[in-house]
Order: sequence, then structure tokens, then C-alpha cells
Amino acid sequence: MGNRRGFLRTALLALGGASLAACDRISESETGPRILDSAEAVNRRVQRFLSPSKALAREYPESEISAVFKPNGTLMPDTPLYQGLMKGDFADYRLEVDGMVDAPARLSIAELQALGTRTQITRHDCVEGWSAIGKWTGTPLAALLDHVKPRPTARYVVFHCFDDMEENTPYYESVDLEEARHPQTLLAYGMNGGPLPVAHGAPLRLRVERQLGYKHAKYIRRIEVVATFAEVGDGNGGYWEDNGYEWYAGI
Ligand SMILES: Nc1nc2c(c(=O)[nH]1)N[C@H]1C(S)=C(S)[C@@H](COP(=O)(O)O)O[C@H]1N2
Ligand SMILES: [Mo]
Repeated sequence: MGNRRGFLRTALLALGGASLAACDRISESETGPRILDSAEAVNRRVQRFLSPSKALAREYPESEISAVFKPNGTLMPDTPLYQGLMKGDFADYRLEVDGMVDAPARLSIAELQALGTRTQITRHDCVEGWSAIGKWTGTPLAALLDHVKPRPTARYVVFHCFDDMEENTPYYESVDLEEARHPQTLLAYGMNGGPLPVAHGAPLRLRVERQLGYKHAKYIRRIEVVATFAEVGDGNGGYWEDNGYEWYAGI
């Protein structure tokens, strides 16, 4: 099983070829490589077969934390809303949680922390080809879901972010409820023992450890529970997915 990551990456790269362009803001590709749709379906089946839903991503000792963890994509949202919250050190930040839930919520970071916390040291893999090991502290998304009570027909959790990638096109991402309830899926507010830096997604970012970097939404403004993401963004489940990346980005 040790070569699973390597095998899947090789398979994915072979199937997706050069279309797996960098996910850095400055190197956005104009073409939407729809070819990935078929690759994704195969990858997802292979992944779920090799890695059952409860499998944990590898965790590392403190000694392996990277001295430098490259921040990527947006490094500081420039919208007035975010800038205002940042100037107040995020004291006025409230996470909005709504959609197909019985108990919608607006939570401060302290209220989120009261639902539970977990710390884990994991490796982040960006589709651009770099990796870094970091320590993340956050509230398990499962604890938040227990708090807001998704309805039986709910299937996905969508993360709406503060940063605009293009005019009026905020970054967003989504995972299914199974991935959302995985024990290592965190809403992280801490990194490497300190508060989460702005460049890494302050005040709140997702850690979804069995998937590639672009799934890890930073600058989370709102969480929406849905049955389908057909009506969110362009309907593919995420900003990069709307630009051709696969929705299931298993490592
Ligand atoms: N809101 C938002 N989330 C984002 C991005 C972004 O541009 N905006 N970039 C993604 C990509 S491609 C990666 S690799 C990681 C980078 O996380 P880091 O800045 O902590 O390294 O964030 C992901 N989440
Ligand atoms: Mo990335």
C-alpha cells in the first residue's frame, strides 16, 4: 500500500496529462480540460477501493514540520469585507452555516472551538507538484455538522470564501458528507502552534487531508449544506473544478 500515492499520482498525471496546470493565481489556464471527467470517475473508484472511507491520512512527528510552508493562491483577500475583519483581528468574524440544516448557525471562533478541537501534523500536496508538512489545529467539521443537523437528503458541504478570484467570482469548494465527517477533516484556526496566518487562510480554513491542496478552502466565510451543487458557481463543485480540475482530488 506504500506506493498508493505514487501510483494514483502517476495514473492521474497520465490521464490528465499537461492539463493539470498549476493552481497558482498567476498561472490560470484558459482551457477547461474536460478530459479529466473520465479520469476522475476512474480515480474516484480506485481511490475508494484502495482507501476505505475511514482510512486516516498519514500523520507526522513534530520534527518533520516543514521550516517553510509555501502559501499559495490568494495570500490576502482584498475585498472590503475581509479587510475590515482583518483590521479588527477577526474579533467580529462569524462563520455562517446554512442550507439544508435544521439548526442554521452564526459562530465565533470561540464558539466553534467549544464544539471540539483536534491537532494533526499532515502533508499538504499541491497539484503544482510541491508538498509541505504542517501542524493544524481546528474543530472537526463532524462536530459542526452535529451542531447544525443536516437534513436526511443533504449530500455535500460547500465552503464559500472571502476571496474573489475574478470579479464577483469567489473561491469555493465542496466535499461530500462522508469526507466532511472524516475525523481528520478540520476547520482550522491554528497552524504550527500559533494562530492561522492570513496567507494561510485566516481566520478559518479547511483541512481535508486525503485530497489535493485546492480542496482545502482558505478564508471560509460561509458553509452551505446542499443536496446538489448544480446551482453553486458554475455547477462543478469548486472554483478550480469550474476551470477543469476534478472534483474528487484524492491523493
Ligand atoms: N480561498 C482560497 N482557498 C484556497 C486557495 C485560494 O486561492 N483561495 N488556493 C488553494 C490551493 S491551490 C492550495 S495549494 C492551498 C494552499 O494553502 P496554503 O496557502 O496554506 O499553502 O490553498 C487552497 N485553498
Ligand atoms: Mo494548490
